[in-house]
Amino acid sequence: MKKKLNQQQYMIIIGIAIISVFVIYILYQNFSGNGGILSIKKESITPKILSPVSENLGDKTKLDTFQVEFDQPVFNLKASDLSINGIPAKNIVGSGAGPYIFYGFSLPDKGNIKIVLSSGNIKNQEGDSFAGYSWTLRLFKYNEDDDGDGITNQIEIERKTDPTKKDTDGDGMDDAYEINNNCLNPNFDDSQADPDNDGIKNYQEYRGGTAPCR
Ligand SMILES: [Ca+2]
Ligand SMILES: [Ca+2]
Ligand SMILES: [Ca+2]
Ligand SMILES: [Ca+2]
Repeated sequence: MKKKLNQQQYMIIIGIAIISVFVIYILYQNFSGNGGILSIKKESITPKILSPVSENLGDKTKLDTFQVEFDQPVFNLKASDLSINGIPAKNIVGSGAGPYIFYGFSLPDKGNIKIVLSSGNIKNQEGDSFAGYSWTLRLFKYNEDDDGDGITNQIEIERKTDPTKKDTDGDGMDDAYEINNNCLNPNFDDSQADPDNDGIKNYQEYRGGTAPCR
């Protein structure tokens, strides 16, 4: 037989309900990362660059297009949001999170390049603004030899050596010698190694003008 709840039991149930709602509210506030007790706005995550993620893009011999991807869909991107050494791009294709491809920018032949994607009016679905991002790279003419070591910029970039340093890894053997002797590594100090097992270390072979690989 059902027993009717008395007034005291009602009060206890209502009290538990109020406390539960309050606890859930406090937990929500903490986990949503919103410190304000009056606001229950969901924490917004501003759009971030997904790629290229590295700010230093290294060395290149050309840059016809520049491609950017976000970690979430964004809106209102314009070609002129991207500038290269201060000059805005003319064209853009892409939608959502990207990739967005910028093209139609004027570039110098060579030198340090700064690429800036300004915040513009770029926003995500929730209306949160993109903060902006920038990249740097060095542009080289492919058939020139900036450091005069006999290895063209193009080959230095392919081999990941520094086109402005004769001895990229600083091991005393210049890049040309290390690239032309394929048992040597121009990006690693292998001066003490002896790959041909003749008892003569690489740096001694280099100084003596002997062959280090055979
Ligand atoms: Ca060179
Ligand atoms: Ca070297
Ligand atoms: Ca080396
Ligand atoms: Ca040797």
